Amino acid sequence: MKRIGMGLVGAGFIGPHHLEAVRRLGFVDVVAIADFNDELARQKAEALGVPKWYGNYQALLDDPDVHVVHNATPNYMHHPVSMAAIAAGKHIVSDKPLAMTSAQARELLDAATARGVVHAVTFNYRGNPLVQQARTMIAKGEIGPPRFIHGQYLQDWLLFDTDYSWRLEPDKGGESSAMGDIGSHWCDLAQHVSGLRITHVLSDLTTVIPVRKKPSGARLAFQKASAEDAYESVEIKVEDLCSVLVRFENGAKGTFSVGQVCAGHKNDLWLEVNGGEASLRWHQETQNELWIGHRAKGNMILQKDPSLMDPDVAGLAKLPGGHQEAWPDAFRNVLRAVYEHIAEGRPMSERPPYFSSFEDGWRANAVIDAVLASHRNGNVWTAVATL
Ligand code: 4PW
Repeated sequence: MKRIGMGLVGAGFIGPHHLEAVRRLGFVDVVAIADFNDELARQKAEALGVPKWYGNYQALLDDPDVHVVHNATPNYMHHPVSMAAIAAGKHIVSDKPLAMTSAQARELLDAATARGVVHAVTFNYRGNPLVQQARTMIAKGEIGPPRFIHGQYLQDWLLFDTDYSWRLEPDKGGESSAMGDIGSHWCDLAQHVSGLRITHVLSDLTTVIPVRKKPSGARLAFQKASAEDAYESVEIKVEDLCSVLVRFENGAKGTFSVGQVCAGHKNDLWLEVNGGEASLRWHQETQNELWIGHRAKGNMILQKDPSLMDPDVAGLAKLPGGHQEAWPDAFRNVLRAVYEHIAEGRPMSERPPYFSSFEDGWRANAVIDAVLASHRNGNVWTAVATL
């Protein structure tokens, strides 16, 4: 396999996981890291064993050894960094959400398509073997037509007023916190697994903690407050809890909740699809099990085991039954699809289903925009834009 050079822009909470995933592929060289300044970039590069570092992203884009740029910056940098990478002719992997708004996401999709670069968004949960098992079972009609699609994505890392993140600042995170961050995953997963587009939403957004103590220094996602932190009190204008009613294109109904203030919920993502003949439920925190519900025979739990899975997707399970696969493995599976695509020079139209592109990123941004508009306009049913 031809060797490919990877450059990472932004080495905060998620960037190092991008880096670790591509290192596991075996044909990717991690070439360089860019961060906000030389010193920060040097420290991160040394800690992560990366040979080159740059104090600004343009310098990384100018490096001819970098073929693929990973954009793991805060949300407000997604559009400028990805646009610049595309203009430089680099393939681009963006963290989610693709952009702050669907209008920005559309510009990115159009620019990447026009430049002919490979484009991907890390909707990493798609790479889980049992997520693909569920998608395949639904696509093959094994549970009948989906009628009700529901679930949640709850976390607790913003539970206290001393918890803080750039995600709570609209100029850095966008007009939403929970929806843009983890809601984007749920919307992508629900549409991907069911094979159905979300057409309408009705939402109710809440800011459970309207005033927070902002620390003087930066804080990574999931990082706890420290006794030494100095604070200033700031008013929070984005939601940390959100409930949504959903309509899907085949007439199926749905509902989901996202929240970052739900004690005890660490990374509690689940999706359930009730079809005309059976039901499926996948839960991220017990991700090696798929619940299959029946009316006329016993319910069952399918344990992740390649020998028991649909042969079309069994290859995503890299370990035999009883050997658990986890969050980084799904991340690696999605990035493997992206890099194999690049190495083989295949067009975007030939990507496997679990390869999430800028089009999928745009689609999630469009749902987020509709959720925000629904709430702003008095909790009314709102249509989701189409491409
Ligand atoms: O994208 C999400 C993040 O912002 C993740 O998948 C989990 O929650 C891990 O970090 C946050």
